[in-house]
Amino acid sequence: MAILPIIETPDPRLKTISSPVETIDDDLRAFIKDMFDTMYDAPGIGLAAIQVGVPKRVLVIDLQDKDEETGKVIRDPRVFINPEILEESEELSVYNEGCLSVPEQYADVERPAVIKARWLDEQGQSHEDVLDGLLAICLQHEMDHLEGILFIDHLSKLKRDMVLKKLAKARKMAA
Ligand code: GNR
Ligand code: NI
Repeated sequence: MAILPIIETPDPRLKTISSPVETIDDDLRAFIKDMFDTMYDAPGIGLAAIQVGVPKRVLVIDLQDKDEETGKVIRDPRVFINPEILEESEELSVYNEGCLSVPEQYADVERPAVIKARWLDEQGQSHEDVLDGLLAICLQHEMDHLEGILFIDHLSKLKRDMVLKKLAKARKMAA
């Protein structure tokens, strides 16, 4: 079990364009396990490798839905290696997004509501599926990280500056 430090804005590494994974081996699988440990500890519902300083096209997602009856969290870990978006709906959805690299700040972001995506899993198996709801939102948020984009980059400069100002203030209070 290894919890890796999460990089926060304005660290320039978050602007890196991550490189495709060429070999899916035990080293990569060990790193993916560390990514899950880090994501669950944070806690978050997704994590891209660049958020722990590794510029590879790898991301993990677990929406951790709650069971209606027992209230227990259902774990549903998903791994996406070299993900691609093949199609996106014209219909958009708005979600109040957050990011572990922009801690405790939230803002509404509009994205395609439904996407068709292709990716590899940790065994190198190829998958193609139509995704919607929070999974589609989270996958697009994580895929943005692979291009060096944060959710605040989708906001107007005015809103982005407001979020960054609030973050600076929160950090100052915590110092
Ligand atoms: O934990 C997270 N929650 C979240 C909420 C709405 C939209 C996207 C996310 S992803 C985020 C974790 C993170 O920063 N992943 O990159
Ligand atoms: Ni994020």
